[in-house]
Amino acid sequence: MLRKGATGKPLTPDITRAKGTDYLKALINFGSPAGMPNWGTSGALTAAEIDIMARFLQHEPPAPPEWGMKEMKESWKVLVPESERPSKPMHNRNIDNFFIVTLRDAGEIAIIDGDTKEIVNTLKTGYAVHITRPSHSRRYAYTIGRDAKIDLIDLWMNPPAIVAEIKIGLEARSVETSKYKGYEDKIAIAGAYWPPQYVIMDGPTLEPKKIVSTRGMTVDTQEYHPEPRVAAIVASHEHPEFIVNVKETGRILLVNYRDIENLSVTTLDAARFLHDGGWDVTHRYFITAANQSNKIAVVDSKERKMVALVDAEKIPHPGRGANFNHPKFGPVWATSALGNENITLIGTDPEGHKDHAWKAVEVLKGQGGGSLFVKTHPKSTHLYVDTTLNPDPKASQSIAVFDINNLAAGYKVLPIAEWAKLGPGPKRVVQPEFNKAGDEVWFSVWSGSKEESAIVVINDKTLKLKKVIKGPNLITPTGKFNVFNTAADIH
Ligand code: DHE
Repeated sequence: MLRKGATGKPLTPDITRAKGTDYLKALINFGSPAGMPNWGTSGALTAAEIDIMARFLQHEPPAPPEWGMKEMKESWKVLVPESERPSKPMHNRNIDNFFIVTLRDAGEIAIIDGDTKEIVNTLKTGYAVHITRPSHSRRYAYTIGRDAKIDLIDLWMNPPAIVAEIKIGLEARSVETSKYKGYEDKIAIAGAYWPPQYVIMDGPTLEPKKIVSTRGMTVDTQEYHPEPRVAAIVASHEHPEFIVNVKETGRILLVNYRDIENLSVTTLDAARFLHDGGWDVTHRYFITAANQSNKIAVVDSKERKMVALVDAEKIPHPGRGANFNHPKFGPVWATSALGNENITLIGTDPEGHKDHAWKAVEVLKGQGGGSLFVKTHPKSTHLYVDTTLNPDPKASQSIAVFDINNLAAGYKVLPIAEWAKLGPGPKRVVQPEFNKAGDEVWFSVWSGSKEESAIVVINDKTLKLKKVIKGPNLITPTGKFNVFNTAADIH
């Protein structure tokens, strides 16, 4: 909000005025190979809008208002009280294989039945839902919009419907629900970009209980930062805790929800700028990108401490990462990168493969930079790597796939966007996601808001096209979250 920069460069007026309007317009129009999309040539912004944006960026950024308990309570609605919700699933569909799909520019999500590939329902949510996290029991799903609106969906209803909502700030990206034994489905947390804070809520109603600011000192130079945004949040399996990435301070918080009134928070020193991450295969270690430091931070959620900072070039962006058994190095976790073609494999088994643990054991070369997500599944022998933000449409419209048992052979390219048979449009291919059985992979073909988009499903064994899901309701699909795999942290 204050344009101090993180993954992107700072855009404060001292810098933007020196660059000048024409430079800024060209940058916004064409994007940058470091990851900023081509807002003009993709059709997202008109020339007039780019002109206004280039001028706006040369003014002091206005500080947006705060958002405290009063504002949260005013925005909070329980649409269906717990007593009026069903006591068992009211339909025969396989909830575990539902995919909850962000329809980014429509401000909606689609619930797609992974078994039949039918759209079960589309629901109006916050704007540009960023992620969806199912509760531990898989009865509920929590979505969070960029506008910081959370929608709680009851997947037992027929059709699944929103039962509570709240706005936890003005801008946000993360939401999570408690998974520790005895606390399943009970507590929720969401992190905001603005105001920089997180809020702990009652799981089934979203009643806000406690708001905690993240403003404070940076990990390295120990200077005050006015806007440390909350990035990824995961629920610990080892303690009643949420693990909260604070981007600009480079600190990871272990927020213990056992006693919310006397909240205990352990602060770990990692590195700037913390972004996304996921678990190792044992669910003990949380592995996360400090992207502009070109580091991967590893947290031991059992011992509640930092384990390592591993080098990963350049601007690592793992999503939740991908776990597999490397033929030589044993269990590894993989991340791709925004800034180059590297796919870094990090050893994750300090007991069985001590020499390789928390080291970059191998760096594969993918199609190029601009990669956002990697994915595999315990039942698969393939590693999928997207290149969504690569400026070359050949790369942004296809997927690289490696054979885990023969990584040296390099990758095959799957022309996913071509298989979708769509008309013109940017058609970026983004975020591979497996079905519950681990034998299908789903990809979004993300086009402009006025163009046709699709979801392409392939057979993981044969790498052949299985199904294209499209239709007037499927506007700009991006993230897809398989209910079982996401709830069980299989990635
Ligand atoms: Fe994301 C995850 C932030 C742009 C799709 N994104 C995340 C997370 C954060 C984040 C903090 C981790 C959440 C968690 O695990 O709790 N994303 C940001 C940004 O700040 C950024 C760079 C700029 C912005 O304006 O939002 C950004 N993200 C995008 C997109 O443009 C994407 C490609 C399309 C979209 O829908 O907006 C996008 N982000 C995603 C997806 C995930 C995600 C699909 C979850 C991946 C997963 O498999 O878990």
